[in-house]
Amino acid sequence: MFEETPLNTRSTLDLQQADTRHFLHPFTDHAGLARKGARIIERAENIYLWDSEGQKILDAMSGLWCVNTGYGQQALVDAATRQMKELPFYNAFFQTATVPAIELAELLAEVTPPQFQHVFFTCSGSEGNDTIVRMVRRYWDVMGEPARKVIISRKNGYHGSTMAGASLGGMSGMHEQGGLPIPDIVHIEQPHWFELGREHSREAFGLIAAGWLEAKILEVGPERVAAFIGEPVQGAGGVIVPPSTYWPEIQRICDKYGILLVSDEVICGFGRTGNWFGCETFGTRPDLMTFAKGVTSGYVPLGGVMVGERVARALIEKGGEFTHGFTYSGHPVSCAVAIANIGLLRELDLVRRVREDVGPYLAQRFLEIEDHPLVGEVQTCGMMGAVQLVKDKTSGAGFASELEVGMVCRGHCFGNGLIMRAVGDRMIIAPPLVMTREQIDEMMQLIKRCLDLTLNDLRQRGWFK
Ligand code: PXG
Repeated sequence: MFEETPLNTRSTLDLQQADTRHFLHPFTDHAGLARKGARIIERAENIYLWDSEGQKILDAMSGLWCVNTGYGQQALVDAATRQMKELPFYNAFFQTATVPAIELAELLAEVTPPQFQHVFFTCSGSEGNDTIVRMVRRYWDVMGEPARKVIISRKNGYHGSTMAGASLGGMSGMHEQGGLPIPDIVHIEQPHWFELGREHSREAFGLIAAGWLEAKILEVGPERVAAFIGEPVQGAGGVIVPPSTYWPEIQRICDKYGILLVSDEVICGFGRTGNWFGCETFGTRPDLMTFAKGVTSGYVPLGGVMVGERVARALIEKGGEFTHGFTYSGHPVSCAVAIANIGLLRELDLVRRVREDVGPYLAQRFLEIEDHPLVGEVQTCGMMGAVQLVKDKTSGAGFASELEVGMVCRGHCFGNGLIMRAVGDRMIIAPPLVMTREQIDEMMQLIKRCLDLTLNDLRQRGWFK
């Protein structure tokens, strides 16, 4: 797969200096980055990356939760090349369409739950969630209930970085910048048992956490509530797998008040949880679904909204023009790559493999590290996992947040050729779905080594007894 001559001929230092001079990175403290210099990733194959210094790295985050079919898939490269030669771009605005956009829409209707027969294409998850906000409010206007504008979301949820995406998200650090949230978006607490509910059984806590939705609906007034949105498993918030009782109860409450249920499947979609979509793993029937990332395995940008029959019928039959869309809605190259990627998910039987083979194996191997002195809780769901680092295993008490213990652990991962993310003191992974059992073993060996190195490090600093 690699070219004989590498594309890059510049030194790491030269690139780092140019990076500092010109490139504003997402979610980055640039003064800090300038002191250290960026790590430059040069090439990748399967589940491995190589940086500009030639170090091999096991990518346990699938890029950024997206490279589901792994790096170096020739079928995706070929699909993009063929489409670029044939028709690199045409729009879908003025009563035109392209073949890949039509065929991907048809294919998505096939692989998503049966209520989804229509799709609206965007280029990212954030644009997908902006589309959700406009579409949900348009739906209620068309239905003659324009007062229903309020969308209920969750603290520590992540729904993107545009004005509406960041408003739906429950990250207070994001709300502080840019005057967010926008009006009529409100938040309830997250179903995070380890942090909020350890005095209850997981199942009892799931019902309590879902009950916060009903309380919020009653506080706002049911006649003003348009929708509830959540990620089946919170990804960026720290791979928080909700108790099994949570989502069915959320569904019951949405049904009771006639509120639209939106499943943000940007991370959970396309096999991550062991079903095509997270809502299938957790037993909900969403009215709308946001997707992005895994639809193309991140090879090219694509996102969108699956629109259930309830909303689609209203918009199509009664709505007239929906004044919304992007230049690249249904970009033919992105759509061609998505078709090839979905083909690959099927051909390699990856969704079943996650559900029946590598997912359960990952869960079993994760349980082994629960005994580690630093570990308070492990959770997995399909090919996602979290390790909660704690100061006191018995009580579950955590470290002071200013110690940034998660970042200490992440530093050891970085140094040992493993990409694992730290969300506070919760270490998380979401490896490519093509990962084999042998590669899970290799990853677990690295994770264990990094936990041990972190433990020694913390003991030396006097932060752990
Ligand atoms: N919804 C969910 C559930 C996401 O995880 C988005 C929407 C936004 O998608 P775009 O394509 O606009 O980025 C996301 C994105 C992290 C991290 O730190 C997670 C995401 C993006 C960037 C960083 O884990 N998820």
